[in-house]
Amino acid sequence: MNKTIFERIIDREIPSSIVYEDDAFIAIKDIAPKAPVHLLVIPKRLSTRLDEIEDVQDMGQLFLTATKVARQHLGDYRLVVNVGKGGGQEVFHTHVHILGGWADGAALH
Ligand code: DGP
Repeated sequence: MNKTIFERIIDREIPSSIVYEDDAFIAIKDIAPKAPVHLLVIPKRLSTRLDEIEDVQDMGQLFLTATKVARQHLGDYRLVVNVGKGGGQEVFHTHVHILGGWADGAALH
């Protein structure tokens, strides 16, 4: 099976700007940022979309890691998960977007 772009990043087959890594997760800068700070938190264990994760530990660890990484870079922030093509998902390897760094009040609603 073809690797996802994120598996290739995890395996260092293609370069990325890594801001955090542990045994289970990697966090990178988004290549096409939609906010002054735009990071992606990616579980190393492949699932194609968020609602495929059934294990409460895996789901909890994903969001604990996302908030930990977010707090390392930002005070306030937005977490976004696109689920499925109709939800705007383009890379079918589950990931959480961290967006922030806007001037006060400039975040889009
Ligand atoms: P989504 O639409 O939720 O599947 O978001 C996928 C994000 O992944 C999108 O914001 C752009 C980002 N992205 C795609 N390819 C690469 C890449 O090769 N490197 C990095 N750093 N980000 C990528």
